[in-house]
Amino acid sequence: MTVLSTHEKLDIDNILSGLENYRPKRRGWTWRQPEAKLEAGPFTFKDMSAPLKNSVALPSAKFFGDIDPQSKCSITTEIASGRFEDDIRRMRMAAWHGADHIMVIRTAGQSHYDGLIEGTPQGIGGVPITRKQVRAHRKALDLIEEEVGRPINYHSYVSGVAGPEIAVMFAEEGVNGAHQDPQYNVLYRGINMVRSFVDACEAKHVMAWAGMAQIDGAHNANATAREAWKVTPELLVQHAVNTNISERVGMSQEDICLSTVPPTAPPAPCVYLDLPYAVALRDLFANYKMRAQMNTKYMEASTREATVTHTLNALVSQLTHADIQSTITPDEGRNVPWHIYNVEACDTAKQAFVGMDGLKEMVQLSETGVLRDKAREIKERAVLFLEEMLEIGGYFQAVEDGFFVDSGYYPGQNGDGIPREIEGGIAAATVYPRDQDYMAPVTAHFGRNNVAQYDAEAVSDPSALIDGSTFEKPEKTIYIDELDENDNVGLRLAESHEFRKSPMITPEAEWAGDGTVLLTMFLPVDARVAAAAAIEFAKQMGLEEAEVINREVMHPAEGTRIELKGRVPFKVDVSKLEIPPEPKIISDDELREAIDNEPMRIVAGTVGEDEHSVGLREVIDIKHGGIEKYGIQCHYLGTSVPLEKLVDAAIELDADGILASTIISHDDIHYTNMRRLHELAIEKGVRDKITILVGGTQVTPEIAREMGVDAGFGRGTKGAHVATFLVEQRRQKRND
Ligand code: Z97
Repeated sequence: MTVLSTHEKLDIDNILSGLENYRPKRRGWTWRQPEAKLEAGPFTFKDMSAPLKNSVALPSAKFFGDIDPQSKCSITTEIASGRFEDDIRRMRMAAWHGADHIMVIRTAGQSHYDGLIEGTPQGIGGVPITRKQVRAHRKALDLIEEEVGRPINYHSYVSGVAGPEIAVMFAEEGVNGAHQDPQYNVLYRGINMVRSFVDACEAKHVMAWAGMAQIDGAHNANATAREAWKVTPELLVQHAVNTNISERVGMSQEDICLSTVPPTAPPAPCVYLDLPYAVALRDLFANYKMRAQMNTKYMEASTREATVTHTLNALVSQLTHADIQSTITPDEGRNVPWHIYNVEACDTAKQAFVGMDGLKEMVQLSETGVLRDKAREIKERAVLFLEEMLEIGGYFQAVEDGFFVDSGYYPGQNGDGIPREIEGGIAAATVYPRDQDYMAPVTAHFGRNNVAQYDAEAVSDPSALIDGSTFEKPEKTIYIDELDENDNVGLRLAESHEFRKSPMITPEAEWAGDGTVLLTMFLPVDARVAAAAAIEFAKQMGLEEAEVINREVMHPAEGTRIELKGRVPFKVDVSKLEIPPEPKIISDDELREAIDNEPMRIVAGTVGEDEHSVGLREVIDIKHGGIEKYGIQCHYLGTSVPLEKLVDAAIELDADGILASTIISHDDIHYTNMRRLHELAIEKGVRDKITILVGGTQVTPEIAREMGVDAGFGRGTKGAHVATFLVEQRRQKRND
């Protein structure tokens, strides 16, 4: 099997080739390996999991030895680009940022397809789930998990009228997890409830055989109910219904995950409301796994706001516990599923959990008082709900009576629930009793199978009657490549060929070569005017198909922050770019050691008539990471220092170097000053001994060297750059 190379792009053509014979490496869900007392950099962590072989650490990791501790819970990314070939690259990026649970959303309406579809058509808001694209995803993930050094769980949805068929295909293709909850079909997809529950038995039985983790659908109630924070008792009831049927069908508790989503988000007092719910849930369902996800109902297009909501959700997870933490981005509201926000959301979860590591050693949930009282109240209301359900005739009747997704706080009811008829809905009256001689010689089939009638020995292994089903003999699986000659991956890849296989690039948000960019701008007008004006600015900047995706009022009259997406109608050839060499930076520890071993002294000042001292102070002062922090002794002589005085001071103080700052560039005075400094040092016989460095916003390193000084530093220079140069230069002089 090919191995991914860190510095090379994943080759989609390679993934697609030989797919007809590809078999997944394994079946079933894999949890992370917990690691108590993880030593990483200068710290010992309490509650993390095994580190990755390859990853992208949080931006601030550089201050702590580039550590990248991974949370104990799995981290999910939800992918909804609609093109499976682009999903693959996003999966790889997300995996490097800590995701080990990749949920691929299905295209709109797939629940209503009454069978499996084939090929690789493009989807809307998700991918049309077909064998080919599932196999390609799993194949890519098999490579990606080798690269990062941790198993990655692939997940999609087992719902709709083709649920059992999808479950079988997932089991064959090594899909590791799926949403499966018959209540979802009934309430949100209008599918007949009898059919949905019968299908669920079949689908869950297959999922259990394949060791797939299951996520239920309770969260859809609080995403739908008018006042989501009131449906908490019902959520417990929905979890009870699905966990109960799942276990009775044969799933192990280890594979049953409750989809827990807090009922609120700020500016609601969310922790006050969400924590008792989280506690109630864990009290009642202690034996199952928890899949936590932030509230999405109260999410707008602001990534900043979504990030805080997400972090507060992680806090609730940390205070209670979560086995899987899902990450959600505001993409739906913004109409573009951006690669970067998937990745950022993984980082948000990773950062939150690493930041809260060990919290429960110091902070405990109160065993008495409002938290427990409120949790108890939610549980009691849920029990009342169940009792009334039984009284009126059971679950089906309760659905018909509109009990579910009612925005009243049970037993309060607002009459706005989703009623569905027992006899009605999609695929009503399609369930038939099995004939007496019905026989299905397949593995993991649910219910009476009648095998004994044909061969008593085959009871525990019905597929022996046909020499193995596709579960035992994957070669029996019929693989269909493409059916639609106008909508397939081959055509799409041909369109983006240039951007994948040549040095030409264009920006990308969603799909290879889409040319999409995101612009942020502040416009000093009210929101409506700002939105219209932003489109005009985009047009004049040459962007096509510009669309405002977020607006946030800074002040009703003073102005608005606008985020806008648009397409750039051109491309760039990266092979023609002049890319400056990466400035070398020696590590902080090595710099300190070098100065400790042999002290260093410099004199500094702004020269000529120049009063601009801020840049120089930034490079010197310890407060902003200047060279003082490495122990270099700095004698700052002030502003507008005559050149000769700088050189004399350097001689008097026996300094190793001179740092001259020169911002003013009128009449090229900055270059004249550099040359003069160099000449003065020669005249005084100290040029060999003293390193001369010049900095300023208009300084070009090449021209500075032409003027005779040792180095020039322009905009963006940090203390570490200057200290590196000084230390390197000294080492070089010693070696000469
Ligand atoms: C989540 N953000 O992570 P269709 N079954 C269940 C579901 O909840 C869903 C489907 C099937 C959400 C994911 C919403 N959930 C998105 C229990 C969808 C999907 O293919 O859209 O009909 O089914 O839970």
